[in-house]
Amino acid sequence: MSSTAPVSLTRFLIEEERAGHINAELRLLIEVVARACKTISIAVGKGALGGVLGDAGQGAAQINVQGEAQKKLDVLSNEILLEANAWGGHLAGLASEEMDHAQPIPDVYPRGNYLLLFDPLDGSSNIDVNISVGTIFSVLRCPEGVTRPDDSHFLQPGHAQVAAGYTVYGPSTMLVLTVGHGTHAFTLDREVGSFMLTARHLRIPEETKEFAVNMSNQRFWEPPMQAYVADLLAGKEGPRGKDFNMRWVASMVADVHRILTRGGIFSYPLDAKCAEKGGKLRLMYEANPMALLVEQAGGAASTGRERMLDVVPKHLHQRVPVFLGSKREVETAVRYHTEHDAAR
Ligand code: P6P
Repeated sequence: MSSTAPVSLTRFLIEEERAGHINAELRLLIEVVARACKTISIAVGKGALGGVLGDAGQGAAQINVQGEAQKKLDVLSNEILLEANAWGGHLAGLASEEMDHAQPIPDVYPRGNYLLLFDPLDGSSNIDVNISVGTIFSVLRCPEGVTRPDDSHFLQPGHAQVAAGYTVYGPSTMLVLTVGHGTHAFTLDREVGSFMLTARHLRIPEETKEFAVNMSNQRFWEPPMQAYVADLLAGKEGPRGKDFNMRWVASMVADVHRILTRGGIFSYPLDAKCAEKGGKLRLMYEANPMALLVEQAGGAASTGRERMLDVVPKHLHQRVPVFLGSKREVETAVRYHTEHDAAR
């Protein structure tokens, strides 16, 4: 086999195991999640032909723990991930954006040493308008001696993650993964049915001219965020001395994928509408996995006042303000917040 042969996800993971970066159990875990994402990709790709667009149904049962109306594909994607991960013996438990509490692996199956957290279909409000959505996942070690993990065992800071990734269901289906040794991208070869390595060691440019934020919330932001974005909008005549461009897909996976690919800063800051909840985006299965991927690609991720991966979680569905992307730009946005706080 020539060394220039295309590298599949399976081969990549075997090489990571040989390098001592992962063990066989974690390799199996990632393969299982990737396989589930392939199934989700097929369902998402059918669109209206698959009979899975639209809301999951009427009544309270279809409002998730986040208070959001579940889409049929939210429920289906969650079920696909639950079923795929139940029997393999690699997990002790799992947690999902779509489930109130963490679940231990059923007693009928052997349990492993890892905890899996996921947002089965992030950005699902975009499905009905055919905009990219994605699956986000995070992997933690199950604490020693814990055989039936509950929510409390998942409350580990982001720097404890042993792996993180997402699959973006866009024009192509791509899996972006880190096991703590760089961030790498795989593209689904639909004819073969395998994820193939298409970018090794992604690097986010330290500087950027592109920001991603939902501007309609501007009047609800804290003063430092208002000041930071006003200076972006002032362009080269303003204090930043350069013009900026804006993108906002309203699908975190799509926005983060663009930033991992060409740089930028993504922010969902505190605003008066979500301040009491601590923010809009969820720490454990959105912000933390994305933060690890971004840091492993040379970027930075912060709450605006604290490194994201250092946040000590208080509850499973905790929300946080998010700033992530090009390292220098994130540092600038954080400086607006820390200088504002210091002046109070
Ligand atoms: P807004 C999708 O619902 C999501 O959780 C993220 O994927 C996305 O970045 C954000 O919310 C979009 O929020 O307020 O712009 O609709």
